[in-house]
Amino acid sequence: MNKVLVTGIEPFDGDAVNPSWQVAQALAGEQIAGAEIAVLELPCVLGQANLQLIAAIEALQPLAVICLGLAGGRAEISLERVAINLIDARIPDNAGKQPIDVPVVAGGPAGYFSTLPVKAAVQQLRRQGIPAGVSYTAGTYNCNHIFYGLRHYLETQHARVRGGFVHIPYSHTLAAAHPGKPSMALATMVEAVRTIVQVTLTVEEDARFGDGAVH
Ligand code: PCA
Repeated sequence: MNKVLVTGIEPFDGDAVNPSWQVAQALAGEQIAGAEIAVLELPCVLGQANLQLIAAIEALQPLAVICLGLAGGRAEISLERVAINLIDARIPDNAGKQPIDVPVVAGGPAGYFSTLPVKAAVQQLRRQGIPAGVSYTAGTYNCNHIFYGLRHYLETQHARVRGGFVHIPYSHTLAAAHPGKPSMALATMVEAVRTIVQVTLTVEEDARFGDGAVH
């Protein structure tokens, strides 16, 4: 059966859990639009996460790859549109490394766009009553590095496979350890990713409506 790969990331920066992996795990084995969801937990280790992701894609040959990560402090599901060829780590990764101002892929292009139908997904999520938006920065840390590594690999090796990155907010449980920050129920985030998989597999042309950032 055709596969879709959904990845999450291990906890980082002192958190007990990372909801991106909890959400991915909850979807393991589900079938959506004729494809089965395979999941993978990536380490919060710069350089390593990319290699593990690529090895899984080689093994699974999925139709699409949707990587999830936590963006604590954001209030909605963020469909990332742009990956940049830069790591500028504000905190050390889980292996204790803190690279500053280095490229994800030496000699690679400055950036890549997501090949997920990001606006169509946002539109569908909003219709379902789930707060969502297009984001124009995935940061300069592990998530951007996973996103850039994914897009560089697909662009050069499997140009027809759709791939992109989705940042999710704190779960309610995790927000209880970060007072004052917005959060979303895990079940809502699982539903959101289900929708993103469905839209990715069924909507060829992205929707066209203004949802850009003015600043
Ligand atoms: N979020 C961080 C790293 C791991 C994660 O889930 C990021 O946005 O880079």
